[in-house]
Amino acid sequence: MVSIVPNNIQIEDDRTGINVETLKRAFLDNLFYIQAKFPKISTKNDYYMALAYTVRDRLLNRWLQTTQTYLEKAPRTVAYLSAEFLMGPHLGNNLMNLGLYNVVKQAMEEFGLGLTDLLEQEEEPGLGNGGLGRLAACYIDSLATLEIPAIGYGIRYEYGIFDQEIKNGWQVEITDKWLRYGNPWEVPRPEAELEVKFGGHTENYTDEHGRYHVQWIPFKVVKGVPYDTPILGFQTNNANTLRLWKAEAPESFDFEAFNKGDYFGSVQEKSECENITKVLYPNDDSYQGKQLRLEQQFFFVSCSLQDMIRMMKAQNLTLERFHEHFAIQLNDTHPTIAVAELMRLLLDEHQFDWDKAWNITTKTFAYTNHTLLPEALERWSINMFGSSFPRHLQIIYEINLRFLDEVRIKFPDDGNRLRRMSIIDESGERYIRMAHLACVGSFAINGVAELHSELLKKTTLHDFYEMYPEKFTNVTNGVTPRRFMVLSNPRLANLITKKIGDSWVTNLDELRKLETFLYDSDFCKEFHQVKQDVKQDLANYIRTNYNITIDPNSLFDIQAKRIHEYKRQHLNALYIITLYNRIKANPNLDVTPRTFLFGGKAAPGYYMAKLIIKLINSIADVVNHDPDMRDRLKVIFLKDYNVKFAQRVYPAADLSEQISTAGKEASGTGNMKFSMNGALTIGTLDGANIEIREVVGEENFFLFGLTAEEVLQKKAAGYNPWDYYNSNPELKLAIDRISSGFFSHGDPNLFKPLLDSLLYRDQYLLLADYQSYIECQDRVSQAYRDREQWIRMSILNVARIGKFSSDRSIRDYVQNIWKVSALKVEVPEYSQSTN
Ligand code: GLS
Repeated sequence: MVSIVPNNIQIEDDRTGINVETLKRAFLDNLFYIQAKFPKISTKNDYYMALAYTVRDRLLNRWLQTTQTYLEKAPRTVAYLSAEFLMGPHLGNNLMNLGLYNVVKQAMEEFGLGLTDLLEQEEEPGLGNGGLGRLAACYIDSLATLEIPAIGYGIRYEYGIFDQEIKNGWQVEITDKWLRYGNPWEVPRPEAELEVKFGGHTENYTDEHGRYHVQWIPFKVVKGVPYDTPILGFQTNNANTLRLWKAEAPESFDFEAFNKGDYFGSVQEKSECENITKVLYPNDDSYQGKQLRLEQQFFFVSCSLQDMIRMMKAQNLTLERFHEHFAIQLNDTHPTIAVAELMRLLLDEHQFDWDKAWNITTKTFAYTNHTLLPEALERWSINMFGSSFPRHLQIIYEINLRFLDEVRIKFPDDGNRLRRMSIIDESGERYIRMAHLACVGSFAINGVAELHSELLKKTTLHDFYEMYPEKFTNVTNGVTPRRFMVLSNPRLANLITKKIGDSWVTNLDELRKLETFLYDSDFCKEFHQVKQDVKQDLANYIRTNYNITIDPNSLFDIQAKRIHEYKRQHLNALYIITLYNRIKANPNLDVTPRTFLFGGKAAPGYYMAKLIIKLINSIADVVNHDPDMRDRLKVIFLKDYNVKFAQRVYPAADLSEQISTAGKEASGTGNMKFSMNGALTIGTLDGANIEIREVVGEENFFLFGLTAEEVLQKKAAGYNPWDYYNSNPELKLAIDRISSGFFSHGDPNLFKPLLDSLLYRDQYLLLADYQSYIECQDRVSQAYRDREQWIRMSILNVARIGKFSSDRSIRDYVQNIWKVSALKVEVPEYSQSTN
């Protein structure tokens, strides 16, 4: 193969060399020539940037070689369309994947710089809300590691998920200015910009062959500029591309308006265009029908599809084979307008007839559903949708017409079914149901855990399952062990590697070998020591940042995830109050010391979630200052939970709280990350908890609560939370403590909305699950006292978690949905790393 590096570039030069001396030279060079600084006046950030560029240089070779290989071989490619990619910091991950961690650490040390310090400096790209966005990031990692040709397409939000501060116990949102100091990992590609149309109207015309066409005359046109980030696999040469689109005005000014003196008008138009990619909507598992959000979705989808078409043209491939060249995954319904946009591009811009275009479209898309919560199912009012996308509305009507005909054939005389399945909801104000469009327009539909996929077939998408049973499948989520074990928990990773070699990093099932050491007391001791050391690290962090001392010998009980009523952080809070009440009633009670740690953001408009944060902080205030607790009970709400911080938190947990109401959490992925790091789970039979329990063994998992089916039955039978309140003295006492104003400086009203919602509705059945939960928690406390047994349970969690590697999930997608093959990329000898 022809090398893309010209022959006259030296093999071991400052941009590729990987020994300490070359790295140091390159670092100083970047400090000087890119940051324009010399050491005396350099900030920590300058050093971070210099190092980031040094590392990026060593990536480029693989990245460009990958691009060239893909260009030459034109392999079938996965396009992963996602409105969110919650990547987390890049530097550490790239060092690990390149195998440069240790040598760079040494190089920095020789300059008197700590690598950990520099890593801390990176502002993470928070371009996602939580599980869904982080899943996309794990999948992009696994795709590269498995050497699958793939592109991630998304939005380059100027402001990602807000930073969270806590003031007086309340969440305060701060704008996330992640691009403030520049982003060394992205490469803007202004030369590859594309145009995206919005608004306006359509016109019909007939061409010279008498064929009828539609033309979309837009009201405005926005430019999409791609920003590319290389995503290197672990110890592979494949570096795939994450291509994020930024919206810009087509011209910097409307010069006509400018010359007429309307200076502000012309600037305003520019900023209106740029608004499209300004900010990430901060809602997880719920949606707001905002026009700008719809425009964001269309914007990145249109750019991405046009980009794919352009690539095929550049490779002289015919669009008739679009579906053979690309498998496009729709990450939830957010990019689903792609079904209509691909149809439009094929019909209107490339003159395909309907049947041909529809055949291509429905062989291209696959749809992943990520939630059953009704408030998260996207639907767009016809008026709003039509005003921005008049042509797409026509196309969707046509798709629907033809689809309903199919339904009529398969299920004659079933008017209710037609109404239920229609892509257009006509029960009141008319809406487009995006999940229906996704089901009709895709060849595969999957849920993200076994239970979730089953419930989809039984409930939310039941009609579609009856219509197209062959489309339905399950792909249980997974997470990358590179970031969430090797990078975030090097102590554990090193211990494992010492025992079983390092192949587990890319073949997580190998962890099973650890079971051999279950009764090896030296190993158990070392394993325990790792956990203690990591807990000590977190304790130090908390002491420095919160001025609170916590005891690493106490049980670290952690619930870290978005704040949502269905995730039931307030059930956890009720247990804390119960423990508090017990100790108050009997100060000498022999309790297992616990540190309760919470982390997570609430959507800014989600009042109840914010009140839950306030409640936790208010409980913490009382508990942490009560001398009767004598350090047996501590509660801390850790602010601004993000990927960077999550990497500190997962390794330090003894207990992982996965306590959602059964049937509500589609999968969960934090549950996997905790378990991988040796935490035991206390959880319901919900989402992936069920499968985690299956593999780690029921005796190594603390189960409580109603099943999904029991939840439905209970609701159907007329659930009354008061029955539980009145008949359970500990529960009553816990709730009364809150309502008395005990945690709110005597104010009985502060938490009233939360308590009213529990006592009068309790949609998520906290009261019904309370007794089962506290009994289970008491078993946890008991179990933690038997240290040796606990360590063994913890080891078994690590040893048996292999299934939840995102490598397995991606293999499932590859084999069952995408049908793509790996393509190895070769790079010249000199840039192969050694460690
Ligand atoms: C989510 C689900 O709520 C999670 O259970 C799931 O693990 C995640 C990834 O599949 O997707 N859906 C969503 O809208 N946000 C999520 O985190």
